[in-house]
Amino acid sequence: MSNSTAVQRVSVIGLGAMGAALAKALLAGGHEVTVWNRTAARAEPLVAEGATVASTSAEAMAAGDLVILCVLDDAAVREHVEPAAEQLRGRVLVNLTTTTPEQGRSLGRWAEANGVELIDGGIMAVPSMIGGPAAFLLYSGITAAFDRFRHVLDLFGRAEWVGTDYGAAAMYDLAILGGMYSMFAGFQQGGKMVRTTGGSAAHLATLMGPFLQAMAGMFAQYAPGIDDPASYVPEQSAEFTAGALTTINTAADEAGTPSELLQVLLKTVPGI
Ligand code: FVH
Repeated sequence: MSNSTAVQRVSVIGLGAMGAALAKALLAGGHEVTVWNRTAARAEPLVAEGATVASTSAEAMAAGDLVILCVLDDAAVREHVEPAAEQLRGRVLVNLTTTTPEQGRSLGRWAEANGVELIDGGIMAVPSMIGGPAAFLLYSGITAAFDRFRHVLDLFGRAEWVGTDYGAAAMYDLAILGGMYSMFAGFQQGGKMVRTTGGSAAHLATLMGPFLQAMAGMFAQYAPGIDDPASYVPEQSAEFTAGALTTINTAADEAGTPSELLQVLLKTVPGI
């Protein structure tokens, strides 16, 4: 169970923009923090705030009951984790490095084989948001380890558990980012279109932003169409959606701002 007051020995490996923000949040939360970064100078501001610096990543891992990894990519994770199996044995490892779900599962198999409890995570925030009310992080893997350290993980932002599949946090993370990039691509295309009428992307932003926020509020209504398509009755027919996309596509062509994105969207309408 979570203990909201216990001081923990926590290690942070990787002090880039995000890792440094995580370490700061841990120090602000009163925990005993050991840090390590490949480029040693990046640890100095954290040492000034009370962190202990380790001379190797393995030494840092041995110093924490909870070990947080936040490096560039999966290759950097494996480079430091695999030679440190001995130091990690019996500890909880939280990998907040962005990886694919399959890379998360592979790390999970390695952790199980080496007596390490793995929680894989995805950060839904930029560094300046860490510790603030809008930040949330996704976690999956060993439930008992998450429950034990939830009070520490909550310091980064709201901790959201998404399941025992080691790849689940990465999958939710990438699914959300996929939605975000689709939205930005739509804004980019819309901006080009309104400029052909003398309008501006800046003006579009003030109109599209609130509308899309309202539409996002309808995700829950659309979810049964994906979770249980057989019993789902859509509010708008596929023909209606296809007609709307065809009109948008034609308008883009007429404006001289043709878009492959809109053609691809048309192909995603079920049954069309
Ligand atoms: N910054 C953000 O907004 C996003 C939010 C969502 C999650 N990401 C992921 O977090 C990981 C780290 O991102 P970051 O922003 O801290 O990235 P950088 O500031 O570029 O720092 C990279 C750190 O990784 C270290 N590093 C790179 N390769 C190695 C290696 N082979 N061995 C050890 N460390 C390595 C690097 O060290 P150095 O260059 O300072 O020596 C930095 O500490 C990332 O997965 C994002 O996708 C952040």
